[in-house]
Amino acid sequence: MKYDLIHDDLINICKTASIQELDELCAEIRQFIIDKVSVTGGHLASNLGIVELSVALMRVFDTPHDKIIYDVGHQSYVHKILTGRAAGFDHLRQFGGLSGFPKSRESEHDAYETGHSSTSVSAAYGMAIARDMSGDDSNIVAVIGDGSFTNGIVYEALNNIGANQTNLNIVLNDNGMSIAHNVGALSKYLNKVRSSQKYDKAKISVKSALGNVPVIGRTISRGIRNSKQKIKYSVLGEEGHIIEDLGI
Ligand SMILES: Cc1ncc(C[n+]2csc(CCOP(=O)(O)OP(=O)(O)O)c2C)c(N)n1
Repeated sequence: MKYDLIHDDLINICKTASIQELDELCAEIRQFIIDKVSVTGGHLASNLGIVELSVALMRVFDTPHDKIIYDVGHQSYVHKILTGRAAGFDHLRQFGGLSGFPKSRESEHDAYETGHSSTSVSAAYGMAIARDMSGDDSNIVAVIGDGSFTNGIVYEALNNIGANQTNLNIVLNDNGMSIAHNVGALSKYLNKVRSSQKYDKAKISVKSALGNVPVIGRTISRGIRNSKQKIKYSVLGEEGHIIEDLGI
């Protein structure tokens, strides 16, 4: 074991380690979750599936100043491990022990208490409005699965975010799974977007080709990144821009 998940400053490691070291960290976190949850019970698959994402969020954002809101909260184990709560996993979901969901009394890094699904985007919108009113510069990040993304309250939030052009981040963890396989029209739609690799391939090849053009290449490449929505429209045709069409 390279890392001591209980005593190491994992937030700092997320920010400073190399990508290869972070791969090792992710593997050790995944093994830790398997070892602990196989004894106590708890949400296994959703947490095994979010290890890299949680580490990446920790690398990019600065909690507790920035707020990361995990939808449902069943996939918050990795976030708990990264924020100094690994020792509590021997008593996960036991009376007086570590909660299986985000809890602000456990940590200042838990920005929002959940359990019900699909509230994260709406909560993020409210927090972003409060931030803007107070002149604060924090980032607000909602992390939501494709299963939770099908529920109505998400669209109420998108309706407001698009209209008010509110600055926040929404990470869609689109893994095709809800409690079982995700179903419904939106799931089919996301499946279509996900399986249409045309967009990703075009984006990567255009960017790397331009990156190779000396001096101005990089400037053009940056310009392209800024107008990636236009590329997406032209490559995907009618597919894949339901969110952009809402102005988000
Ligand atoms: C209102 C409500 N309905 C149902 C549930 C039960 N539930 C817990 S997790 C989950 C699905 C999670 O799927 P997804 O959002 O795709 O996240 P993933 O597990 O893939 O990360 C559901 C339906 C809930 N927590 N709240």
